Amino acid sequence: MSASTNQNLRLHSGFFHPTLRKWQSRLTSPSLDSLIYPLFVTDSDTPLVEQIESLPGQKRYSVDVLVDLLRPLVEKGLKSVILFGVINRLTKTADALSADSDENPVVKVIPILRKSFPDLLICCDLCLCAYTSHGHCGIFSEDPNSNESYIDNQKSIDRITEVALKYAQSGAHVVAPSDMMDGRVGAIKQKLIVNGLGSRVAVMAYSAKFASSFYGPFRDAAKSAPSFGDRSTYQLPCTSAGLAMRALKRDVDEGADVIMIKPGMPYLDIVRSARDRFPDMPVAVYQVSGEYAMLMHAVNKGTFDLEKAVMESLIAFHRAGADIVISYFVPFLLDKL
Ligand code: PB1
Repeated sequence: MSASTNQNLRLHSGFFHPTLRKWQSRLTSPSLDSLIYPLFVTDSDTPLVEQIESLPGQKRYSVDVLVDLLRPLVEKGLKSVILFGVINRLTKTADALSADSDENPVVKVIPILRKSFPDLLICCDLCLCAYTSHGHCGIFSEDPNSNESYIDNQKSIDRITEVALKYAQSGAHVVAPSDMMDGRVGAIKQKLIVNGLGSRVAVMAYSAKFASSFYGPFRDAAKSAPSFGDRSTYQLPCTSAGLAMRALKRDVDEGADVIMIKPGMPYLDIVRSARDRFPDMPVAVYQVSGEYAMLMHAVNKGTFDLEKAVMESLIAFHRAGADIVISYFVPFLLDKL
């Protein structure tokens, strides 16, 4: 592979933006620079702000209301968002055709946010599950020997790289593959490089992502639950630290700019191991929907104080070695940090 396309030699993609430069310095305590706010953007063609029952306080937003929602948060110091598309009008197909259509809400909102908030770091979750008719994160093929369908890894990463390019060409600073297909990080880096974006778009890899029971509220929010089976053949078994470390190393070797562990609290040991094994890499952790809902329901029952509990969870992530925290608590934290 020539130097011009060797994704491991591409470092600019990890620090071309001011917030990315902050991520490259060890962020050892909660700070505005370390936080990414997850947002659900819908394909509604009328203004929509829709409560998400399973995530108290979180909402789905239509493209045309997001700027007004974000302006006060950006004024309070919001540095980064990660976008999740949710479709109702657009069609879900076996090969996730709506994932990178011009009508996709993420594709539509990226340039609007770039124009409205020039300094905001725009990350896009990269997966097919919100756009596939079956709700899985990849594309299926039929096994001729057993007539069973299986996740076709190569077809899946070919499709994921197409979607990555579309988001990058739409203006995303960071693409974050959460699909867990083998080799997708290297494939995405290559796709970006050969299309002239290899130094201008970062890849934040969901590297150690477990087949967790803590994603339930998100799947309700994004309408992305698998219609059959589960994700245990491509998300890591919660029993295996060894697989997690191998997945993290693989993504580092394939040129990831940021590595992520997900969920957060139940996997702090993996965060610590990642920090110790990859001292030169920015490490992210995702405080997932189930962790958020658990804390919110407990607080609403009077179990403990919201600010103390949230700050203690953030401190735990940084103590374990995370630099970056994706959290639904970000709006609340902007008033506290
Ligand atoms: O907050 C959360 O629970 C995040 C869920 C996560 C988003 N990247 C996924 C979990 C899942 O449904 O398996 C979506 C997978 N692409």
